[in-house]
Amino acid sequence: MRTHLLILLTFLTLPACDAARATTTPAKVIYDGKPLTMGQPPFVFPDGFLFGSAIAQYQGEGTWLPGDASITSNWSQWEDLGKCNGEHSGKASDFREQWQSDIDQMAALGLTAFRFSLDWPRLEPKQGQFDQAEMNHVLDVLKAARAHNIKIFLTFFHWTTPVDVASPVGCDAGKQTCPVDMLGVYNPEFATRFAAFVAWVLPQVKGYVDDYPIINEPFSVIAGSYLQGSLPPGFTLDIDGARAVFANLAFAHGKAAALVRSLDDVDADGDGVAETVGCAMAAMPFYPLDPTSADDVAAAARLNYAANDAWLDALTTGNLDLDLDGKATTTTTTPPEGNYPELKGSLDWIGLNYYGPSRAESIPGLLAGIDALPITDVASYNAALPHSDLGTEINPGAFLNVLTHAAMRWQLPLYITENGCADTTDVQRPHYLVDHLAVIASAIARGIDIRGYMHWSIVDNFEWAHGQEPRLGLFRIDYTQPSFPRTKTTTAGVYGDIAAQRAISADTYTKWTAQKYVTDKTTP
Ligand SMILES: [Ca+2]
Ligand SMILES: [Ca+2]
Repeated sequence: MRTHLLILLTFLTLPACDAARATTTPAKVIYDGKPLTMGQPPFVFPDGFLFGSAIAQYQGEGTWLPGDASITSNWSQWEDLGKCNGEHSGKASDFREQWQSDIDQMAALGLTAFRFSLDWPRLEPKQGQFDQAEMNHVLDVLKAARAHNIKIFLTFFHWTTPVDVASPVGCDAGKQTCPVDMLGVYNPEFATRFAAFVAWVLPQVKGYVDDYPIINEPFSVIAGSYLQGSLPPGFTLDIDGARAVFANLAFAHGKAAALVRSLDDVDADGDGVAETVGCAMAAMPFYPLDPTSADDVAAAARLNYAANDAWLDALTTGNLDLDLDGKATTTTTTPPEGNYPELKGSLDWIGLNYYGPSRAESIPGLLAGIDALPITDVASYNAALPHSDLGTEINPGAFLNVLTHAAMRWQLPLYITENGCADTTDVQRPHYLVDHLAVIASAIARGIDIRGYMHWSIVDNFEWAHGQEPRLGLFRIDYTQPSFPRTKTTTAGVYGDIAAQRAISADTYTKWTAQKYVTDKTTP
């Protein structure tokens, strides 16, 4: 674990490998007051690099069904319990009706990739009861993207479940029990149930999809649902539940990966590859709250291993480490640790969802085996640092470290399956976009194999427990109008220009990064 952090710290001070290209003032990002040298503009993207966007069905379509019916899911019930900022998703972005024009807008921006996450309960409301009409809608979406020659990345699990898989109704948060909770109690039946859904979908989509980031942000579910309590069923510090989710989702991935590899035999986009298996991992680097504290440094290392490394280690090496001690040898966990062949080698590439870094404070006894407090809101550690509307620190340097770490540790191709910045004013986001794309180009120039970038999101959408308020869309929605009209943002224009040029020119780079972020109150 400690090695990981040392790698990160080492790379903070590495010189750029492509200094020979220097013709203009070196681009700098600042991390903790220290400049981190990247490449310099123009930042050029290689042929074949994909520029895209992402959206999840639940966040874009809400619970709405044609005929003004609605879907019941663990998340619709969470809404009913008032846990989504008191809001109901309703039509969310109205993507269920406006998908065609939204996809046309992706094409008009010059985007060539689209990550789409299925809403499992929309397609399988109850076990074995599949909704073919809603699946036909999904197929329409996929066909529309393919008609624009947009490459599709399809996610099967993006947190929503049928209510006979998981439901927050009737849960006793004190006893941390629920009548229906197949996620928070280890049972191979969860993976079997998920695999049945995947097996039903695959033959229908294989002619349009080659690339499958199967599960979205497992650690967000583990932490949000069973440790921190913001996601359904809202348990806190439920270590057993957290371990169970880890195992259930890992084996669900393993089964689904095997299905993708056996059932998708169609090369949809003609590049010679019929299917690839990936993931969409929340890349959340932790840095010590007090960098001079050896305890905080060690706490950050433990959190980095728990949140970022243990899951991907399991899906690459097969070693399932549920007590997070760095080894897969504990036999008293449920299931027992060990090397599981069905997990080993179950990723062809790694998808990273990166928004910003967090801090770690050493707190002995908090979270068994981790003994640390994750601190994600910049207001809780240094409000002067640049940040999004959601309090996520803006830090492109940490992104460079994430990419470097992932490339070194797992040695698989990388995609950025999400990246974005909640910004109601759309003032910081162009800067954020340019900074993070420049980091990607710099990392590629260092030899890191990054194949595409999917911005979150194409339109504003329903941001889980935060409801409608966070604005992350390349197209802004006026929710006060019943037609959910879209307006192209400045960020979308900047992104489209970069995608068209396949480069960030020196002029573009300077224009958007010369000024500090408006939330940056640090002194130079
Ligand atoms: Ca292909
Ligand atoms: Ca272990």
